[in-house]
Amino acid sequence: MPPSSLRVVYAFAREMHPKTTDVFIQYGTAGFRTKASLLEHVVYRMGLLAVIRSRVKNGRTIGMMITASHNLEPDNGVKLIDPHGEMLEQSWEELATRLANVSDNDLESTTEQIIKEVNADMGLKASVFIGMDTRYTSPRLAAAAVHGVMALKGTPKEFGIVTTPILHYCVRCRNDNSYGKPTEEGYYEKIVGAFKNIRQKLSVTGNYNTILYVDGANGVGGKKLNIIKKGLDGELDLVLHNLGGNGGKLNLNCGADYVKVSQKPATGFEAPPLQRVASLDGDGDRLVYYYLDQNENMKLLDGDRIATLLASYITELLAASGALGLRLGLVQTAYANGASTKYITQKLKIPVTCVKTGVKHLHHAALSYDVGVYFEANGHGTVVYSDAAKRAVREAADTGDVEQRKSAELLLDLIDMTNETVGDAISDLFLVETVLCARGLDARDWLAQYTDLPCRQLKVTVQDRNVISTADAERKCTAPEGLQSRIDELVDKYTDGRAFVRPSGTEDVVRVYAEADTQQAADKLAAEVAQAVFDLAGGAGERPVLPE
Ligand code: G16
Repeated sequence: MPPSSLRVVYAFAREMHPKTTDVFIQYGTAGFRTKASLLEHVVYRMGLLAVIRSRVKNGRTIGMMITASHNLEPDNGVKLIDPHGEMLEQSWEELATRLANVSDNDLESTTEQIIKEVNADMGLKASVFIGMDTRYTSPRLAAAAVHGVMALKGTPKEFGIVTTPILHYCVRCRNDNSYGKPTEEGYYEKIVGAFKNIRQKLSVTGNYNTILYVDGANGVGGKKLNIIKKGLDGELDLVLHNLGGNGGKLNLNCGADYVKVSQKPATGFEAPPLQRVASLDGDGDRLVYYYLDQNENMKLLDGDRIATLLASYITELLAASGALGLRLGLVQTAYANGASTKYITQKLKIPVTCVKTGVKHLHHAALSYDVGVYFEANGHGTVVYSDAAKRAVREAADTGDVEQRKSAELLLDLIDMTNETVGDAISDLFLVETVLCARGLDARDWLAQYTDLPCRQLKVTVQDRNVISTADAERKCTAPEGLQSRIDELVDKYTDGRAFVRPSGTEDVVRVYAEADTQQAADKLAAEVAQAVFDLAGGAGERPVLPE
């Protein structure tokens, strides 16, 4: 494409998607995320970048998802998906940030400069899949994405309202048809089909029952489960709530993030005591479980619990199938409850890697294992299998003895049920239900596997959250000066105390995490650390208060 045709890049920007704000915006933990009103020009420009990326990847399809996931309704965001269905390669985040922040007048020259820098052959075809969540601002932003793709003569394909993981899946399938069909229906066929297959091989035993309450966060995940529910043939009895009707607001007092952070059940419905509830987030990429005990106390089964449940079952099946010599490992972040890490390393004897927050970091680390199970405590995660692992399991299914074949076939179904591209609440829900059924567990049995250390998460507003720097997978704070030594002093006062702080990559806040031997102690430690952040990192607004 001759540089003169880049004129249209400017024309679209000026006429349709002008940059109307000077607020600096950065590609964060999961793409750009801020108030929807500040995003139109950013999304348009990411359409341009997606086309350039597609050409650098020889015309393979790139994805663009319009979503702010767990954030509240007024926010929105955009993230790019690479050809394997994984998050955008990190080295391109700087290009994305540069392109998003230049003035309209400099857009044409910056686009040209980026094309040269990455050596994109603009004569190649380019393909971009575009999906969006249920936010009322999403269609307008999706239209800006389409214009960005068209401005550089790429081919956009719109998927309408889909979960983030469905779009990741379709991108992967489009570039690798051995993975499945690149459509929403193709996703259901593979993931739900594998679940139905496996359920026919397992009988419902022990304390497991097939009823599952679901909190859909008033987002897209619940809507998709409503479609899936009709085809489940009674294998699982989904009782769906918070589907977006009756004035329910996206992620407001419901959804995986609310349940995990506030340690309260979702509002909008009540589940009977001891009944397990699966809570999704707004774009269907996170999942946590909970139940209310006889005294109506909420018991949380978070991402750490899902990781341990899946890892222990897969380990057992691998051993029973005779597919030996494969390395299975688990990846967590600093948010993982200390008790879960102890249980995984000491009881399950599975190696654990700790990385920075963000699925992109976990996914990358998980790929170094033959079978990599990764989960953030907030419920974001999946399992990835190397080609060698898949080959070994297939061979066991073909050549093993009767018992080995049985286990290998269960594993093959589990692999098909897994969306290996990214954390996926729907796929994870079917995986969890499979393991609970296979083991005959109810939610209480699952919780009894280990005892969480009480913990608390808080948010602190500061003038500029980027004054906080961290190291050692975010477990140590290297700036501002004095903050880490203050945290160390505070932690020292508590039995089993641990705390860390880090700037959020999706909200304009600093996050504080603390755990200790009692809930009261964890709450107090978190509040004290929050005060230290406020004092030493330029607190803004209201000062955090210590619990009574
Ligand atoms: C995104 C990321 C997650 C991360 C979360 C919170 O989730 O994909 O990996 O844990 O943000 O990140 P932070 O603490 O930096 O705000 P989601 O579900 O919001 O897309």
